[in-house]
Amino acid sequence: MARSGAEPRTRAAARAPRDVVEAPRASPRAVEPRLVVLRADPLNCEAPLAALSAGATPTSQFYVRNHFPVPALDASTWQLAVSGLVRRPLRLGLGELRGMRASRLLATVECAGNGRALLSPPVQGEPWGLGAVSTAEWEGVPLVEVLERAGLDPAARELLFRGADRGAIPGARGPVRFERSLTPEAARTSDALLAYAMNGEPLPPLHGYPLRLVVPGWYGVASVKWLTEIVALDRPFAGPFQTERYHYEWSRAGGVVREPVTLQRVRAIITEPAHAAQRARGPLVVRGLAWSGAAPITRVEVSICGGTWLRARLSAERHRHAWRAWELRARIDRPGRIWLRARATDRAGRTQPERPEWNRLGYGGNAIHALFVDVS
Ligand SMILES: Nc1nc2c(c(=O)[nH]1)N[C@H]1C(S)=C(S)[C@@H](COP(=O)(O)O)O[C@H]1N2
Ligand SMILES: [Mo]
Repeated sequence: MARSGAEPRTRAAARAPRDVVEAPRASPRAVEPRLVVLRADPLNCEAPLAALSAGATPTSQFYVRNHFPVPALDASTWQLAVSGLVRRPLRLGLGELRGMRASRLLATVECAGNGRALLSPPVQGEPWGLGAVSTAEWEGVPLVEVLERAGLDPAARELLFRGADRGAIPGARGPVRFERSLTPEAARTSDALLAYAMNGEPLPPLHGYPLRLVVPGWYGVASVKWLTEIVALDRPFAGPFQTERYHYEWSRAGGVVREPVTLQRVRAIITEPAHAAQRARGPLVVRGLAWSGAAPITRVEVSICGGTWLRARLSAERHRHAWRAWELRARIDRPGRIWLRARATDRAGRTQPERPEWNRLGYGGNAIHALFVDVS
């Protein structure tokens, strides 16, 4: 078994400076491990795996993925405009949105580039380890409510979601906005939320204040932050974040097949023990999280030193759009380096590859997570 190939390479994240995103507060949270900064400007940082556990991630430890500087929006003047192929164009203030039917949802958001640093040969893009994933309780207006109020024209082919942030990107003449689209079908069936609150507090500036889209089960790129406009289009949207990036490029039969990044691929991560941790011989508890955008998780298995796959216990608590905690209790009686691997399977029968499936832009690398502990 090519165990060395599965060894998490010392990640760029581990080489990046550790920094504090929020000043530590005088609470137990202040002693928790902090975010790992990959890039300060624009701010991009991932959660240390030890910070991730069942249910919601504390907002101060939720990963951050920004393409451009965080826009400063004033909620008292901010409005969401809904235009294009709609019967009733809308301009909604935050107060109006808060007055509409509200919904709460626990949802896991994962960056499509999560795990990119494990790809070999290396690819361009933010060198995420495995912490570009977090879960929050989102609260807001179901997207379908706003679409119903606007009266979507049946001729609408796509819905464009426009963020307030902008900046230069290679190949574009002027600054571009962060824009993404969904088909009306995906908008209606995905439980998408126009979220104004995260973990019971107003959305913080880093995560899209005052309003963001949350598309449960989809890779994070769909969940446009700092949302200012929804435009119903009569044609597919072709902006750079829709058509140039966020595509898998698979080498098939001598050609390249492009496929847009949509649902989160099935994955388990080991959150405890940490990679390269020291343990005394005896009982060893292996814990982690598992999720899939396509279907609920049905099985997580752990292999110790390349041995048979042992069924982990899945937590009783489950949410349709959030990760599920799992645990395996093992015993290690001999000292030495112990390799642990964890793999998840979802109800659609999807499971994880041994090695990340390399693609030029480094998306969806959901290879089996492997780490070691040194037992003495
Ligand atoms: N307006 C805007 N929305 C955005 C982005 C962005 O750069 N600008 N990044 C996207 C990507 S790639 C991800 S993974 C998620 C990250 O959300 P978070 O920063 O709240 O974790 O936001 C998405 N929404
Ligand atoms: Mo992302």
